[in-house]
Amino acid sequence: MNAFVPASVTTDGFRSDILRHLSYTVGKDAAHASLYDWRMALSYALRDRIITPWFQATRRTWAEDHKRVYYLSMEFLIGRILEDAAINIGLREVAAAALSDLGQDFDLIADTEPDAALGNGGLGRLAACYMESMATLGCPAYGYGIRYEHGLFRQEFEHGQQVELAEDWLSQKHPFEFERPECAYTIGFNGNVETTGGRTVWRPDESVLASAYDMPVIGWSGRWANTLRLWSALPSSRFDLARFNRGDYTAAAESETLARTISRVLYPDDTTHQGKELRLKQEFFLTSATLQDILRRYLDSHSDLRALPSKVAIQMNDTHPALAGPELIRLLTDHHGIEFAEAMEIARACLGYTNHTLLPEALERWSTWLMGSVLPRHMQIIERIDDHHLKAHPKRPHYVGIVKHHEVRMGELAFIMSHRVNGVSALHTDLVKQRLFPELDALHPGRIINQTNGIAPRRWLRMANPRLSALISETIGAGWEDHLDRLSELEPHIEDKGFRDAFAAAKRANKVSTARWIKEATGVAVSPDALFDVQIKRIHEYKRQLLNILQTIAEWHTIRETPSGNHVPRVKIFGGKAAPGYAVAKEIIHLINDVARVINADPKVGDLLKVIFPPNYNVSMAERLVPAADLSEQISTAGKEASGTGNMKLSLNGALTIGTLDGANVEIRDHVGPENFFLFGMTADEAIARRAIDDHAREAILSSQALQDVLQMLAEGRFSPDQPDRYHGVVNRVWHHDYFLVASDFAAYCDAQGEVDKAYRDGDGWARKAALNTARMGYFSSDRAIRGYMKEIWNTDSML
Ligand code: 26W
Repeated sequence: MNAFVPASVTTDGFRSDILRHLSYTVGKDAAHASLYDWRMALSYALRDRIITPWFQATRRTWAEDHKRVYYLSMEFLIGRILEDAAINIGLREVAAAALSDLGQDFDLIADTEPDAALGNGGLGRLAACYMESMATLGCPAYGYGIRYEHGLFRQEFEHGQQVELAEDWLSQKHPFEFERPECAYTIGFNGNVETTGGRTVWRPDESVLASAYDMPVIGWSGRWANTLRLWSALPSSRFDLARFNRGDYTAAAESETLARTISRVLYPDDTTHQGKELRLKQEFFLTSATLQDILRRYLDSHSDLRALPSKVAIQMNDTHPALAGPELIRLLTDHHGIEFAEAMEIARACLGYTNHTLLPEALERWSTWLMGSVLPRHMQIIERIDDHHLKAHPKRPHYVGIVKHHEVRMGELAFIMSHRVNGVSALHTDLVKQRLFPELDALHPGRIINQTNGIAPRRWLRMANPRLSALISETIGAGWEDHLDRLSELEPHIEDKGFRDAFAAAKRANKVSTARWIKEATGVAVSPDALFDVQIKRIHEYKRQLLNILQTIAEWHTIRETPSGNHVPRVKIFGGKAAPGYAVAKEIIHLINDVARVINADPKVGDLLKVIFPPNYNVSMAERLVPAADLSEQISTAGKEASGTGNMKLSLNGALTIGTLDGANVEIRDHVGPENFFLFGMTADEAIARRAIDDHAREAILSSQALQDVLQMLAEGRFSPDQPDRYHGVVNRVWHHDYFLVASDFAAYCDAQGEVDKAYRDGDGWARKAALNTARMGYFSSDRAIRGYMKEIWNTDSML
């Protein structure tokens, strides 16, 4: 399958590369090498092959003075790097053969790599897919983020409840990163602002150093590579020995303490904005270091900062780096003497803002008091931006603005400082216009545009699903990985029974290996002949894992009532983490585990129903589960999920979706065809109307005997015999505080699940629908998305 294996790399040659690194880099003799040692040696051997395209790409960008894209994100959810890099450079098979000559197994070695979990969920994973696509497309770009010492916490279950453990990805050597001690910037905090002789100077009274670490990001076929630059915080002043000697031990270490905390942990909350000072400092740390680096790079070969927008495009991944506006203005005015109004125009021409959520509790706001004390100069600039905008738009309603009610609204700041604002699915973009920024949209028509999310086909099909990938290549030939629209060429073959059988066989083989893994991970045996029904994503009320588990209970009840009925065997698979402070989400986890324990032990049910919840869902678990899924659960309350990207991964891998008209589900359904998608539930507008009805949940519950039975079982403690009232809170919320409309959508959801059963009974019909999903999902490649950003936001082109 490797059309582009670098001709110079033979299995023999690569084997000696590995052995050379094993001896001279790792310092181990093959006879005593552990899997870890082999992984290091393999990684270094691969890394060597990435360096040349990486240097070439960087040199060409300099030589041709090409515009660069800067993607600023507080999260990059990269996952494992080794195999993805090996595939993109065309050496996956060569490496496997070389290792096998050495008596080693590529998969076993690759499986020891820890995930780089520098993100929470969708937003962070999107940033990682976009980095890969920019490299694939030859778009000169840098990702900028934070090198957190601890990524997203590791999840374990104790008596069914989530416990969080520190994650330690850096405890092992990270062979794909390069430390750049020479690239460091001072980042200030607090202090005061002085204006003397018309010049304004901010004198921070605290500071840390941001020190760079670079990772090459290699694109498909190894034709281009970009850089992901992550900042690590270091003390800005050396340890104060004089103070220490005077006995002032804590003061001597002050600078070290702040530095150590800033890049210490990723905030594990993707649901509520907490307004914590450390988070604001992290955001400024990322933004300031990055902007200083961008201007340094620009000024290395240019002198006119007014032309900055012709060479620099800066994308803000949500509002987390939205201080980029004020920080750029500060650098242009205070450090480079440009007038405020002109600085604002330059900044706006560079900046773009992607919105990823409408949830009010997730929208960032900072008290003016905190902003004014941590970043006094930025607070002044923010007020000036707001003022300037109001003067330019005197009709702006009084309630619209950046600073309101003693708070700085980061969404408004990002909007006003950007030349383009984008939503992440067609529906979401409409809602951004209508519900989030209607007044700003009216003042700036055309500024809000849509860029529907996408996923990297190399990782999410080629690497995660080698069986299906091989079938696709056999059927339509090589080269679909970077031309995903070509999957439509599968369509005529789907009429061929032989192809459908092969498609179903690949899915079944994936299910067999995943069943084996499930047994190891959870101790539960599942049958690969059952329908694998998968809901994998962060645990959140709006994503409605509760709806899924309530329907599971109803199904269990039905099976017990009618044991000889014609039931379709199902494995319900859940995966996901709850934010540590999100009690309701943690309660849902507890409930799923309690229900799983009861159902999985019920001899009356046997293989007809199993509930699986492997702990610690992460990118590599997704890579296992996605290829094995038959059914993809995308059941959020309409109007709440900005886009979703898991929905795309599952459908691309031949899972059928059961879903609401929310986020990108709408577009997925348009592409795969309504007959290959199980739609149910209220629309976004209907959801709003429904909430306005008093006692909407009561009405829904009273009209569904199944739901009444389920709630009754929960209330009686059927799943928590040791603590019968454990789920009274859940029951009470469904009856009386059902904001996410679980009750109102329950009956429609159960009906849709009935349709799923009916369709699954027709094995060949199901295979046809599944294959049509794969064939029609080409649009959702992140390459298509990045082309859209390049053309409509960044005004840049490919160097390939
Ligand atoms: C300030 C706390 C916080 C942190 C992160 C609030 C909100 C976030 C993110 C915006 C949440 C997020 O990951 N959003 C998801 O972004 C994906 C990529 O666009 C979408 O596919 C998901 O629908 C959206 O929930």
